Amino acid sequence: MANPQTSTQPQSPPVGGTDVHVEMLRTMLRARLADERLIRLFRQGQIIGGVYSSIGQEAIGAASTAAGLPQDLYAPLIRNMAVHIGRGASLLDVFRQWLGRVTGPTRGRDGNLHYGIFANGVYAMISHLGAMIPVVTGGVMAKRHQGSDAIGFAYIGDGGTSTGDFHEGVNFAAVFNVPLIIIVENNKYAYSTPASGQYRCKRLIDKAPGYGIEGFSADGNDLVELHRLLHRLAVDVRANPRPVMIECDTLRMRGHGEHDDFSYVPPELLEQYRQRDPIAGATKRFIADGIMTESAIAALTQACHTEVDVAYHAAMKDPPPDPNTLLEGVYADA
Ligand SMILES: Cc1ncc(C[n+]2csc(CCOP(=O)(O)OP(=O)(O)O)c2C)c(N)n1
Repeated sequence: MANPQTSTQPQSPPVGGTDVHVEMLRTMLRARLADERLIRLFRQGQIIGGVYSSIGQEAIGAASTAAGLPQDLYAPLIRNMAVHIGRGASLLDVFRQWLGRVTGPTRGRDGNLHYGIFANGVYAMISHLGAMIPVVTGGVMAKRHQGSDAIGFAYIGDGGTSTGDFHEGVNFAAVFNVPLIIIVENNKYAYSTPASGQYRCKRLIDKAPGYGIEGFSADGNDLVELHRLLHRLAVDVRANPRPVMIECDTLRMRGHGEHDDFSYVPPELLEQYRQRDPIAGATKRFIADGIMTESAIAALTQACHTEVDVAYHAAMKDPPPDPNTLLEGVYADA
């Protein structure tokens, strides 16, 4: 349910050079800081519903949105704050949504993660894991039919790859050569179920040959290398339409939601991935490669902190929906 009032057009993502790196870091920082603020708000009882964060997985959204073009379609799921932001959602859109404000993308009618701003080429997700793959596949087919060279980006968790919708969607996209980048975010847990309790193949991309498509392994926490791969694949599938699957190695650094203390995740595993934090890794590399100075990174981080504060306070001033209007916009008018 896109609200034109809150929709912002995506900037044309620059490709190559250092601008794209700075933009990706900015996307990751804004996503991280927004998530951290939402976690605090959840603890303070200001959020209606749960909070499901993407902390530790921001490189995937930042790299994949930087690899796309404005005409492309994206189907993010619950760990994809950086996809919404990378495609142009403002932090005001984000806080209005999570605080249930009438001005938010779902006009305060959703609690609270099933949103997308269609003007940005982003679908609002439904909960059923895998079900957005057929949706974005159909969207890309429709755009191509109209003469566009759009491609699609679909996201799925390790747990989601075991569902029927995933299988049907990937198979259908493969049979019809739909240009789709299927990003498997292997963050090692589906709720409290570890990878060992979910599938028998060694890697999730071992499933790709079964659909007759290529599979690629990537470090989901290495922004620069991930972007390099995704950019190359985006150019390739745009010119030679077909789906490809990428398995991104990462870790869910919080519980399934903030109601979950994730005590079932071994502390050593968390520590291992804390050392591989995508934001810390990117900033270290940018400084080493001369892409950004330490002070430029500090200034960018400060600007993102300020932006989060401003957006949160602005969203708080907006009202929740009027209960008398709650049925409006839910069903098609008779
Ligand atoms: C068909 C279906 N079954 C169950 C759920 C409830 N559910 C929501 S998220 C989730 C776990 C998803 O795990 P994974 O795909 O690994 O993604 P992650 O949460 O780790 O990012 C489940 C079981 C659902 N939304 N849809």
